[in-house]
Amino acid sequence: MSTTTPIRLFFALDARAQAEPLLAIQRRWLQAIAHPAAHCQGNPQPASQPSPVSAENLHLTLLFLGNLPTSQIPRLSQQASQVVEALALAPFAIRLDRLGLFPKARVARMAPSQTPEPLLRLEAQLRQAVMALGIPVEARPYRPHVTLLRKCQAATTAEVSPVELCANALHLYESRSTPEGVRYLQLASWPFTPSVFSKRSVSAGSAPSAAG
Ligand code: 2AM
Repeated sequence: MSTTTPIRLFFALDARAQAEPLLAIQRRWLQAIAHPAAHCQGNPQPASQPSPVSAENLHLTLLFLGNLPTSQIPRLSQQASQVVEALALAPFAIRLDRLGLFPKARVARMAPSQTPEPLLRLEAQLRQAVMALGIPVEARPYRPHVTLLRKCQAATTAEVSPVELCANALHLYESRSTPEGVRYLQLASWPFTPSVFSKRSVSAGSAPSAAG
């Protein structure tokens, strides 16, 4: 492939470790659509069938970059590495506790009702770093979510248990179209390092004392 060939890129967190509960919610949603009287709001007879996101494609997007030449990957990687290092992020939890629909995009998703502070900082810093390279990014506010179904027009009121993601690395993904459908491939990763404080408290075997 030539370095000028554009590929579709985005930064995201990996959600595959929670594939089991996420796919269980996806199945509940599909059931609710199939039996609209029970747990479904919206168009009960959609024109197209919802398309489930496969277990290996589950992720939480941080920043969509669009089509870029592969020659941009080293510069993007350098920026991502600097952002992760400067923020000195330790792994953190994201509690997905809200089912919802983006009706225009026809995306059924699971989202956090409380966005963790480290996630907001990571997104903001990454956005700035990418803009500093002269790469245009969408200006719309960040709404973190994990997409479960595409081409979905019906929201559901089904009750589901929250799913906790562990954010432990930033990844640069390529979105590649294949005859079997879209595949999201990790091109590079920047792990978050456990903080010195938590390493010490684990090795000392003591719980951190309460402040105040
Ligand atoms: P999602 O985050 O809602 O799942 C690759 O296309 C990934 O980037 C998908 O996860 C997709 O949606 C996300 N994305 C964000 N903005 C996008 C856009 N304008 N076009 C395509 N994908 C976008």
